[in-house]
Amino acid sequence: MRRRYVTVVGIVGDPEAGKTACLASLYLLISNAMLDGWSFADSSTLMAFEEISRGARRWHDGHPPDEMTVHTEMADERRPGFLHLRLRRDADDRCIDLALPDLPGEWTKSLVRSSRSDRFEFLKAADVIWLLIDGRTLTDREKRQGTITRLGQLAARLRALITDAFPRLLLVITHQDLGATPENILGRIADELKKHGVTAEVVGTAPFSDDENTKAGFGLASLIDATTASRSSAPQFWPASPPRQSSRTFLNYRRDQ
Ligand SMILES: Nc1nc2c(ncn2[C@@H]2O[C@H](COP(=O)(O)OP(=O)(O)OP(=O)(O)O)[C@@H](O)[C@H]2O)c(=O)[nH]1
Ligand SMILES: [Mg+2]
Repeated sequence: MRRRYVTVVGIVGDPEAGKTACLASLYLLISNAMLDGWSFADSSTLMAFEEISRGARRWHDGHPPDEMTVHTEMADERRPGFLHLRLRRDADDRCIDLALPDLPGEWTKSLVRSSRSDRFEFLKAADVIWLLIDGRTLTDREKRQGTITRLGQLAARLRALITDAFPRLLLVITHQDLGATPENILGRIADELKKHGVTAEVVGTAPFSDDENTKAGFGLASLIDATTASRSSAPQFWPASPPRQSSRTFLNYRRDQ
């Protein structure tokens, strides 16, 4: 990170939300040159990527395993470890370095439940936060309201933790292979987040897929596009500046004498 700019991504979300699945699927896509608009440039943590995506490779007689990824547990209970990926954007050949932590969902749970935030100190330096949600908890009528309320609580915790400029927040909704999240629910989430002074962009994904009409890895290229997009639009290169009436006051003053 001393040598070049690294985009730090904060990844939060409950257990089973699909955090590891997103990272494993991203790695499998990029290593097979299947991530739209991006190609692989380098990674300093190939072994770690191999480790998390190994489950997805272990197929039996052509049948995918029940669980593509395993529940994340940390070797170090206090500090996150980061995965590194350098991607080349096809559009302009620019390389972008990403630092992606694969954290256990328990960390997010204890942040919401008991405000334990010491392990999330790194979020203060994050460029973008991915807030992962299992899409099924939003389509399920009974779980829906609870999920939205918890998202609000999590947003409030993040707001309290990050007192400086708040990073861009991407709401990453997984399990889109089992149905897209309805617009009105997205509206309710936006309202709930707004109560806590937070706005988020929504990216629907399906890192893995149980539906033959949805390709595994759906939405991940958009997720990377959204992650690397700059917050502000580029300044106008040569702005037009026609003289305003008032700017001629000086000349007019002389003329009046
Ligand atoms: N069909 C389908 N399965 C998914 C999707 N996303 C994740 N899964 C599966 O859901 C399970 C849980 O996903 P993980 O990525 O391990 O969840 P996690 O957020 O890392 O959970 P913890 O490590 O416990 O915090 C895995 O078996 C994934 O294969 C998806 O979009 N579609
Ligand atoms: Mg995990």
